[in-house]
Amino acid sequence: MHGPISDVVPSTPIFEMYPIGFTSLSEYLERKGLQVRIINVAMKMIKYPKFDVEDLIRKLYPRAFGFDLHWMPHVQGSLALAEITKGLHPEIPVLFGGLSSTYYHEELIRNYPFIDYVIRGDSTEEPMAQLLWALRRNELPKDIPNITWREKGELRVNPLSYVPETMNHITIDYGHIMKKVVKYRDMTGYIPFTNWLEYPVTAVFTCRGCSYNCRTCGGSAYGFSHYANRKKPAYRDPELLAEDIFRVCDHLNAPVMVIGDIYQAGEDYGERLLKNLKKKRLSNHIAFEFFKPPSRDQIAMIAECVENFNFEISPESHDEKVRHAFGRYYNNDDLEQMIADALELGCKRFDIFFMTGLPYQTYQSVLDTVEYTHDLLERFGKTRRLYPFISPLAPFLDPGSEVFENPEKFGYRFFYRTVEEHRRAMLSPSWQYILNYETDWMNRSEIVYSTYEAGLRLNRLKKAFGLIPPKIADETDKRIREAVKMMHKIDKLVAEDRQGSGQGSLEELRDKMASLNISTVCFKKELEWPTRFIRMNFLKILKTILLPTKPNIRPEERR
Ligand code: B12
Ligand code: SF4
Repeated sequence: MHGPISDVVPSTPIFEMYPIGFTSLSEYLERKGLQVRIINVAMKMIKYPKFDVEDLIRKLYPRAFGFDLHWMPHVQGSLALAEITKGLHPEIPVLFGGLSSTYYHEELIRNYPFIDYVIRGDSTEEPMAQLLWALRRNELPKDIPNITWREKGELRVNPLSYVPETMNHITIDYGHIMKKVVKYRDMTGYIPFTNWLEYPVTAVFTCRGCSYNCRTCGGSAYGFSHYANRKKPAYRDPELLAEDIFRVCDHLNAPVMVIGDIYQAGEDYGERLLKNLKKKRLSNHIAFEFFKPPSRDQIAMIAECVENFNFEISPESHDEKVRHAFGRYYNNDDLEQMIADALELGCKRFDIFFMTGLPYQTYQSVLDTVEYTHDLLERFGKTRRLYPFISPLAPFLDPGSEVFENPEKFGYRFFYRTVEEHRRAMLSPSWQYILNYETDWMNRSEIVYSTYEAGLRLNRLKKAFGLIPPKIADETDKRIREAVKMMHKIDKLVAEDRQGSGQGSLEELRDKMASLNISTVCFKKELEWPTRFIRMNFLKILKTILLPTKPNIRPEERR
């Protein structure tokens, strides 16, 4: 019973989305003369329940197999798939990468003999190219940066010294992906999440790394500097970023999410990006996320340069003490001023995200957050452009975050710390037992039930303010209540099992659980920004597939 762990991201609770870096890796490696195929195995398993994973892998003979262990929730699947692969092709090297792999590199090589190499860091394109060429030449990767490997049974940890200062040598090129879909005649293998074809939202990246320090975030300045050797974010030039957006909008009539606050690198960065965007009147919705509320002038600049703009911000809690303890230092006045300015200046949609499982946050505080969203909707709800969400910090609190490293300091206790403990946790019957932490203010059960209670109340508010159709709201209401009942049933079975009186009937609940796992505390489609009826520019896509294209990188990088 996965619960609402993926309610506010596009994936199902299987987290079928692959890291966007697969795209830049693929383009970069091909530029360096290597052939790459991406296969989203989770997606295939979801789409075709009888899909034969072993059969797929048995027929592949690459130079190496790469698996992401970027997000910790992939831990069970990534390891299982890697083990199956090694069993079928003992002679082909198995590579791991991603932020979680970087954090756990030594444990992965030590404890899982089916993993041969871990490529560490947030920018693996170049070390990966060097490793693959070395494998081709049958050489050991002794001098290749960022690699953790095994030599005659001994752990080898090469320095994590390849940490590029910008993101101008790589590109997230959706055109490249379109060509590959045709080359391998494999649409499902490349699709990032289940309903992407109906809602082809895309993302462009301002940077890798972050200059903020949210306490539970494994991608914070603290996390990146401690385990990924990144001392400051690597930004993408705003001119290249604008071109990334143009290229997406040329092909897709769907929203584009700009990942990373455009003002994080300073006022000038945001202005340069916006001035470039102004050169073309884009009709796509462009979504901007903010790490702190922007000023009215900054919002006005966005309004001047982008026709359809949407905003996202995550204050996490209505309670400033909780928010500050989490590492976000703005107050409610700043937040409300931002909402007022944004809606007045034409923001098409404003998403605001709250979370459960935070420092100083009690059960009551979670419910008070919903009360606060009520106040916000009273004030701004008539526009029907303000959408509040609440979801849990789940299934895992990030390894490598400040809280993970110093739990007592922040009032947290962890149940699982190693890879193996996390992997086993993923096999637990419900997300309550998967959660890797509890706090001084809420135990796991309180985190779980406060989330459902808050979801229920927020859903009713959204119905009252006309943000979701009544029928959908009623269905969500019913689903939340059924989910709570199911959670209690599971608790009972687990308790019986511990006392040795269990009837082993968890299996019987499986089908029912599956129907409660999607859109648990909110309706998934609520997250969707407007998309045009015809979502793709087929002529343009055809042209891109057939003709050679130049990568969107700095000219000096085109070597
Ligand atoms: C953007 C983002 C997202 C986007 C993802 C877009 C995408 N498809 O990648 C969205 C919003 C969808 C998202 C969702 C989630 N996210 Co997120 N996300 C981020 C964020 C803000 C930036 C990621 C980033 O910079 N990537 C750039 C680089 C680092 O990664 P990349 O280019 O994709 O991949 C490179 C390397 O990682 C590596 N690599 C990755 N895989 C592999 C595999 C191989 C073989 C090799 C060689 C290399 C390699 O090479 C790539 C190229 O150099 C980070 C926070 C941060 N500041 O980093 C959190 C972060 C990565 N997310 C996190 C989490 C927890 C999640 C969710 C699980 C949350 C949830 N419960 O819903 C989901 C999982 C979604 C899924 N899989 O379905 C945590 C991960 C902690 C951990 N160790 O597990 C982070 C660190 C912080 C956070 N809490 O948000 N996320
Ligand atoms: S959660 Fe905070 S630290 Fe993590 S990426 Fe977002 S702003 Fe940066």
